[in-house]
Amino acid sequence: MRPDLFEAPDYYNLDDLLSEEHLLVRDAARQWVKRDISPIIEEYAQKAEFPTQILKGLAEIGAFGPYIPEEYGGAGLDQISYGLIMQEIERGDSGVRSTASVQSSLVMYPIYTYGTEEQRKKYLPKLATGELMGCFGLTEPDHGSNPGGMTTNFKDKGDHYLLNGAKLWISNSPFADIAIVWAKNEEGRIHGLIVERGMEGFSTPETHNKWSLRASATGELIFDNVKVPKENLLPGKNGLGAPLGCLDSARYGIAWGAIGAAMDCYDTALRYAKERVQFGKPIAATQLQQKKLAEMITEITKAQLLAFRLGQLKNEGRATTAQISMAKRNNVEMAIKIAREARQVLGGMGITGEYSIMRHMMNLESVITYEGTHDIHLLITGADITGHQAFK
Ligand code: TGC
Ligand code: FAD
Repeated sequence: MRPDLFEAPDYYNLDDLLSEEHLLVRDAARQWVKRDISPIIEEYAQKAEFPTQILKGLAEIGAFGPYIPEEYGGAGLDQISYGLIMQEIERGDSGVRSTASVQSSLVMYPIYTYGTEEQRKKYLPKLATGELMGCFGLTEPDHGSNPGGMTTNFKDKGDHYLLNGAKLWISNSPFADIAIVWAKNEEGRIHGLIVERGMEGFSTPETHNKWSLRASATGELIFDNVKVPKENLLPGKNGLGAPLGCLDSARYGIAWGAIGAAMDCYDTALRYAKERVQFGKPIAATQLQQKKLAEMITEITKAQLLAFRLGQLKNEGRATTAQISMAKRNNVEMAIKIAREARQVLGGMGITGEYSIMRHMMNLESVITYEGTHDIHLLITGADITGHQAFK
C-alpha cells in the first residue's frame, strides 16, 4: 500500500466547534492510525487476519471505553471525543473500529450500566487496557433483525445457570476472553450473562471467506450445556431493551466512524484526480470528476454536522434511539456511496490494494448491515414519525 498522505477535510471549519480536549484526543488517534494502522492494514485484510498487535495502541488512544469513568479504567471522555476516536479509527479500517466499538459499547457499556460493582471492578479495568477482550452475542442463525425471537436460553440449576444455544456473526468472538451473551430465562425474559472462555461447553468457531471486514475476526458462539456462575448475570436491566440500549451507543459510534471511511476515500480520490493526467490535463479539471468530488465533500460535511449535533444531544442525555438510527443510516449510506464513486475516480488503480478505497467499500457492506440493517433503521425512523411499527 502507498504511504498514507491523508489530510482531513473540514470544509465548514468544524474544528472551531471542538474543544481543546476534543482536538487532542482526535489528533492522537489520527497520528496513531497513520503510524500503526495504515502501513499494515492492507496486508492483514489480504490475509484475512486481525492484527492483534494493535490492541495495546487502541487502548493507549482511549479507544476501549472512551466514556467509561476513569475509576474503572476508562478514559472519562465525552461523547464527541468518543465519536472522533471512532472516526479516526475507521479512517484506517472499519474492522479495527469494529473491535473498538464492540469492546467499548457492547462489552464495557453493559457491564458498566447493568453490572454489579463487583463485575465492574473485575472486568472493566482489564477491558480498558486490552488485557481482556470481549464480544457481544445477540444475533442468532435464525434471528438477526428480530433479536426478540432468540432461542438461546438458560435454566436456573440452583447454584448456577445452564446455558444452551448459538450466536452467529459475532465480531471478535474467535479471540475474545469474555462474551456478553443475551439469552432467555425459563419465563422467556431476555438477560445478559458474562460467559468466559474456558467454560466447559463454550466454543467460538471462526467464520471464514468474508469479502468484507477481512481484518476483523468474526465467528460463532456455541453453548452446549455451559454452566454459568450466578454472579455472572447482569442484574441491572432485562428485556430486549437491555441489548438495544447497548446498540444505541455502538450505532452512535458508527455514525461517526463512517465519516472517517468517507473522508479517506474522498481525500484519496481528490489527490489522485489532481495528479492523474488524461487528454493532456488533470482529470480533476474535468466537469464529471468535479461533480463527483464536489458531491462527496458536500455529503461529508452534512454527515459531520449530523454527527456533531447528535454528539451534543448525547452529551446532554437527550439523543433518542430514532435520532441515532437516522445518523447511522445516513452516514453509512453516505460513506458507501462515496467509496463507490471514489473508486471510479481512480479508474483501474481503484481496484487494487495500493489504495484503501476498495477495502473501505467492501468493509462498508458489513457496516450497512450490522448494528441494524439500512432497512431496519428506516423502519425505526418510520415508526418514530408515524407512530406505526411496520416491522411485524
Ligand atoms: P420493540 O417492541 O420495539 O422493543 C422491545 C423493548 O425494547 C425497548 N427498546 C429500547 N430500549 C432501550 N434502547 C433502545 N434503543 C430500545 N429500542 C426499543 C422497547 O421500549 C421495548 O421495551 P418493553 O419494556 O416495552 O419491552 O422491539 P421489536 O422486537 O419490535 O424490535 C425492534 C427493532 C426491530 C428495532 C429491534 O429489534 C432492532 O433494532 N433490530 C435490529 C437488530 C440489531 O441491530 N442487531 C445488532 C446486533 S449487534 C451487532 O450487529 C454488532 S456489530 C459490531 C461491530 O462489529 O461493530
Ligand atoms: P436478516 O434479519 O435476515 O435480514 C435480511 C434482509 O431482510 C435485510 O435486508 C433486512 O433489512 C431485511 N428485513 C428484515 N426484517 C425486515 C422487515 N421487518 N421489513 C423489511 N425488511 C426486513 N451481531 C451480534 O450480535 N454481534 C456482533 O458482534 C455482530 N458482528 C457482526 C459482524 C459482521 C461482519 C456482520 C456481517 C454481522 C454482525 N452481526 C453481529 C450481525 C448483524 O447485526 C446482523 O447481520 C444484522 O442485524 C442483520 O441480521 P441478518 O444478517 O440475520 O439479516
